[in-house]
Amino acid sequence: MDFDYDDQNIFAKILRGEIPNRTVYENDYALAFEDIAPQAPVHVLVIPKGAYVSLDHFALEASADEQVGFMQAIAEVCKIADLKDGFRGISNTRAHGLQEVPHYHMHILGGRPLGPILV
Ligand code: IU
Repeated sequence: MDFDYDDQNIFAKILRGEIPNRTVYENDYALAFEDIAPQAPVHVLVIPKGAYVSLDHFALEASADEQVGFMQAIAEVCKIADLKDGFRGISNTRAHGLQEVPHYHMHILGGRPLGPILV
């Protein structure tokens, strides 16, 4: 599969500092920031700093350091947001997944009991 990254997407602009964000956590490989339209009391987006369009692109082509750094950022967000009672991680992917922004991101949702996922 051919993964075509558009460096004009909004998250690429956030990573370049061209658009402000509410940063929750950052390390060498990932940035975590508050979603602009939160769907739960905690709604954080975790994105890799590398140019990956989707979860499968990231899984196939990111280095081990990038993948570990990304997962560690998720764990840090869970600590910072005090998600000990649980949370949901969602990564919408391409058209069938209703992905809007073509830079891989993991939604971390929590802060209250969440409803069932509707398909
Ligand atoms: P999706 O998984 O690609 O459908 O989700 C994109 C998310 O990015 C969505 O929840 C938006 O509210 C969020 N978002 C944002 O936080 N800041 C922005 O400037 C834009 C979208 I555009």
